[in-house]
Amino acid sequence: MFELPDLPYGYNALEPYIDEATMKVHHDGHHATYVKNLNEVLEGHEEFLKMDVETLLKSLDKVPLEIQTKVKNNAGGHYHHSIFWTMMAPSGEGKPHGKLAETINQTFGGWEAFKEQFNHSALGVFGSGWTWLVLDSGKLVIVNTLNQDSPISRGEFPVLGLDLWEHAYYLKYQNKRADYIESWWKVVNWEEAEKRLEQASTK
Ligand code: MN3
Repeated sequence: MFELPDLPYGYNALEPYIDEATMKVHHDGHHATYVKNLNEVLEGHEEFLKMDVETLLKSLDKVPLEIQTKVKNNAGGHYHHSIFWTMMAPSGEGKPHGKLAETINQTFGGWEAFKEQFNHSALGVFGSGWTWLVLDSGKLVIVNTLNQDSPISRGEFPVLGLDLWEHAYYLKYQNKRADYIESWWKVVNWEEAEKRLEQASTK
């Protein structure tokens, strides 16, 4: 069975950038529903219920066809939100440091250039989806995915991700996605992103 992880901080911890009401409905509503639906659709399929969610997302082709889309959507939703919570922190430092900063600078030609490219990608997501910084064959790349399709399923490892579904920002920012993105940078947990980059290099 899959379980809803607790938030690693209080609902109001990311104020004023991400508001308490949004965090409540996003975690207790949306994320909880992905977990519930995933467990329901996999009822009787013990081999998949026993997997960790990353392995499940890499094994979608082994899931029976009639439940594959539902598993993909809900496993993706569960995995993405689980990592998204940890990719934010109340005292975000605004900029990456250490090895991650170095790699970003080498890959994108500097922090500002990276941020600009990420923002451009995030503003270009049409409908619901995510923008990610992933490690793909040893190289950092910015990619978008639609709905809850996961970079993990195509062999990319997410280092950082931004939820661009309207449920992630509409209560506070309405249609002003650019303002949400700008606020989100203020709560990015760069320590976690750096940890993920290290993890990625060992996979
Ligand atoms: Mn969401």
